[in-house]
Formats: sequence, structure tokens, C-alpha cells
Amino acid sequence: AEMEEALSAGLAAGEFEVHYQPVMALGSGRLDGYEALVRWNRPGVGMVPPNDFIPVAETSKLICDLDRWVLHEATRQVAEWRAEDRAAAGLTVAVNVSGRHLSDPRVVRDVTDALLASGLPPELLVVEVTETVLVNEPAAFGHLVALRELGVAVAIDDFGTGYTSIGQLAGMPVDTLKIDRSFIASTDSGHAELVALMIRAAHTFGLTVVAEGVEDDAQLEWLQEQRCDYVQGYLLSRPLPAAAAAEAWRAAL
Ligand code: G
Ligand code: G
Ligand code: MN
Ligand code: NA
Repeated sequence: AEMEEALSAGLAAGEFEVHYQPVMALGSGRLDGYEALVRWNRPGVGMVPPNDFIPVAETSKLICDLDRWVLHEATRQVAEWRAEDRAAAGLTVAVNVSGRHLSDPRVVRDVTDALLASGLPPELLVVEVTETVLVNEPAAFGHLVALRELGVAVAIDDFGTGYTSIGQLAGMPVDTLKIDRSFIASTDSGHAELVALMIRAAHTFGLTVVAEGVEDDAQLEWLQEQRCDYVQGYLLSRPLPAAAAAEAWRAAL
């Protein structure tokens, strides 16, 4: 409860910031866009990572307020970059949305509001959800359908860690699979086969694939051979504060 109050007060006081991790298209080698990752710059404590406060926020409606703030801030930031330079016109931004928020009918209005307020084209926004949300939250399913009707893309985050099969995703409101970094980090040949299979199956169902947690050149080259569409990870860049992320796109484009 103490943490909850501090989170709520911190949100009102502007203590949160969004960091941006580059996502690269493997075919062209170009920067495709960013994943927005929230951080809490807590006075007297320092930068608090999301794993230390998202689970607390998720026990209450606070997660909806936090996700809404990130949606507004990330769309505003990318719209600003686009306005600054035509070279940034195609940058996408992926925002993580919690299952609790996705099950709330307000999520559709929250996303619509963020798009209207920022002027960001819906096609440049990706909503990231975990696979358990799709399978276990019937309300979230309908809201994702509505978001896709707006033109927003939907990505399944941490794919492979739940119990969803790719076949199940065929009838789901999903555009992209993000393969969990535990599979990319694994040196087990069975895991490698599984990743290769996930990529091929995803393509069969018309989904694009992002490999998460790419940390070395060998992984990158292997993913390229497997025709993975996008990569994200420390090899390219850690999540960066907005100013540093802007330098990244200026240098890349
Ligand atoms: O940045 P980092 O890798 O430490 O993020 C850890 C986890 O926190 C990730 O699983 C990510 O999905 C989640 N996360 C990061 N930012 C947000 C956010 O704005 N909203 C929600 N709901 N989760 C987030
Ligand atoms: O669950 P989600 O994919 O939203 O979380 C992304 C998290 O993964 C962030 O906390 C980010 O800091 C972390 N991350 C991103 N790239 C790498 C990487 O290459 N290696 C490791 N170990 N973590 C990463
Ligand atoms: Mn994510
Ligand atoms: Na992930």
C-alpha cells in the first residue's frame, strides 16, 4: 500500500519517464522504430526498473493510469520526432499494455485519445500484450479487435513462455510475434529448432516476427538466415532516454 501511494503520487509529480529501445528490420538493416519502456525516477532512490513497480501497479487501477500516461508520452514523443525530420516519418512505437487495462473498455478510448492528442498515425502504434491476456481475458480480445480496426498493430510479447500455440493465434487479433529472449539466449539446439519453427509458422499465418534479447552477432546472423523480420536487444542498443534515442535515429536514417 505504501508503494502504491508512492506510485500514485509519483505519477502526479511527473517522476516517470519513457526509455526507447531500437527495433531493427533485418532485411534492410534499418531502424524500424522503438519499444517504449517506462522507468520511475524516484527522488532519493534513483531509477527504478519496471519489474519493481509494474506488478504493484497491476494490483490496482493504477496500472491503467500508468499505461495511459506511457501511451500519451510515447505517441507524443514519436510524433515530435516525425515533425522534426521527414526521415523519422516511418518510425513505429510499441507500447506495453497490461492485461488489466486491456480488459477495461476504457482502453479503446485511451488509445484513441493518445492518437488524437499526438497526431500519430494509428499504423505507427503497436500495442504489446502477453499471450495469457489473449487466451484468458475475453474482454481484452474484443478490445484488441477494436484497436486493430483503428489501424493499430498488436504484438504478442514474450511469446513462447505461455501455453499458446501458433495455430491458436491464427484466429486472433494479432499482427506480430515477439519471441521471448530466453529462447534467443538459449544454446540448446532444441530451442534453436523451436525458434526456427516459430518463425516459419508465424509467416504461414501472416504474422511478422521480432526476436527479443539479441546480444551477439552469431544470433543476429542466424536469425537473418531464418528470415526473422525484426530484432531487438543489447547488440543494437539498450533502452535509451528520449534524447539519446533521437540521436540514434538521426544517425541511422
Ligand atoms: O525495461 P524492462 O525490460 O526492465 O521491462 C521489464 C518489463 O516491464 C517488461 O516485461 C515490460 O513489458 C514491462 N513494462 C515496461 N514498460 C511498461 C509499461 O509502460 N506498461 C506495462 N504494463 N508494462 C511495462
Ligand atoms: O517483456 P518485455 O519484452 O516488454 O521487456 C523488455 C525487457 O527486456 C526490458 O526490460 C529490456 O531492458 C530487456 N532487454 C532488452 N534487450 C535485452 C537484451 O538483449 N538482453 C537482456 N538480458 N535483456 C534485454
Ligand atoms: Mn514488451
Ligand atoms: Na518481451
